[in-house]
Amino acid sequence: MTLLNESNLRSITVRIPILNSRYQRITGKTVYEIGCHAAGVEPMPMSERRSLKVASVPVTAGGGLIGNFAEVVAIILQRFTDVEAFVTQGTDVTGFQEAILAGADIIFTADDVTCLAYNVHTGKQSDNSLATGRAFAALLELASGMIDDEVLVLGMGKVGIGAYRFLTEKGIPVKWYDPKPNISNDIDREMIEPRWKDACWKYIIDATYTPCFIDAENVSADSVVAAPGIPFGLTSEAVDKSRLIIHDELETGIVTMICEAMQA
Ligand code: 2YH
Repeated sequence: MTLLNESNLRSITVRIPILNSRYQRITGKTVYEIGCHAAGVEPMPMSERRSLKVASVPVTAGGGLIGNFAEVVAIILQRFTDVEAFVTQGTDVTGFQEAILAGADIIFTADDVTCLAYNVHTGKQSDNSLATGRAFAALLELASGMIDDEVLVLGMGKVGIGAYRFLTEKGIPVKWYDPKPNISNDIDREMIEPRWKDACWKYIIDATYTPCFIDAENVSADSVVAAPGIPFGLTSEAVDKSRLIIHDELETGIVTMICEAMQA
């Protein structure tokens, strides 16, 4: 599990103004529409979204506050989904209570292991890692048009599982690899590909925490790579050779979380 750092948060802040147009160019959809597609929900009208109150609660437990993480989550939500997002003054349980008393409909909060969205009315929750996996599988699918080959999912932690579930729900064939597979029952063990390094892949989702391990030999000029993993897993030669690399550090995952948390 990678803990975001202040440099990740700075690059998110720089990317926020350009992400909608970048994703619209490659997928035809806004970040909010991609989140809805990943979560499998219909977009909610903007007038309804604007009336939603969403709290972001800073957590000091464990490694403690990471820069302005809670503010960045609130900015992402406000910017891409138009909800009324705010950061609580209090932290931890005190902040959680503050959010409830302030009438929050949805509460976002994260410690070192879990980043959670919780719908106060329905009890529905969304886990950032699973949502991020779904989000990047949705980005890969939308950016590729027709997927006409197997998708290689590298890493079968929660992010990989989220991606695998999205793809298999759509009937898209998946191969996967994880050196320490400890996987849930719905993952097909027959589809493991221990020799993935010997091949060139048209579609890859890097859901690992390993830096620079996907080489130029593993991609072609047709390759589309969705890379939620931090640190970034491709070598610079692999980036240069690929048709398209899709990467953001938090944005699409957070937006998919609110879409999941709003599911009926
Ligand atoms: O970055 C993280 C964890 N790796 C969970 C992410 C799950 N994909 N947590 C952020 C911790 C934030 C901190 N507690 C704060 O500032 O509130």
